[in-house]
Amino acid sequence: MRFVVAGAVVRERVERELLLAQRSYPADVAGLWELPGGKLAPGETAPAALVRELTEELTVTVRPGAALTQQVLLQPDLTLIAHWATLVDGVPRAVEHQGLTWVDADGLAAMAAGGELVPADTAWVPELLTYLRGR
Ligand code: DCM
Repeated sequence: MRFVVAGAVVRERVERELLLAQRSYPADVAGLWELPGGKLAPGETAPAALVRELTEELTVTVRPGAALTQQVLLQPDLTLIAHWATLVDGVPRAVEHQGLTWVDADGLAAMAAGGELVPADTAWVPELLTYLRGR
């Protein structure tokens, strides 16, 4: 089994907020929003891959935390997982994505209801909403 790791990057402003990134490819998901991340390199741990990918894609340094509970089988040999993460350095900039946005619980719920999320990532919405509503 190979793995893709995505980051549930969260911050606390007035509300808890989650970072979403808008995909620019492939065509079937271009324009939809995702938790940013990418494939683990051979021998790489998921937290290390997440740090590397978010440095490449967002020009930031994150501190990875626990894994989210849900895992998604993308292909017979490819599983999508996610870890919570917080920013420790830098301001996110979209290197590969079309755009970036911070959403609170209501914003995420609206985007999910509107079909604006990458299909695989909808598995995490209940877990994400529980966290975002938790203060
Ligand atoms: N992917 C996904 N949701 C994410 C991140 C990635 O569904 N939050 C999928 C899209 C691709 C694969 O994982 O099938 C590899 O992602 P990428 O193209 O971003 O490297």
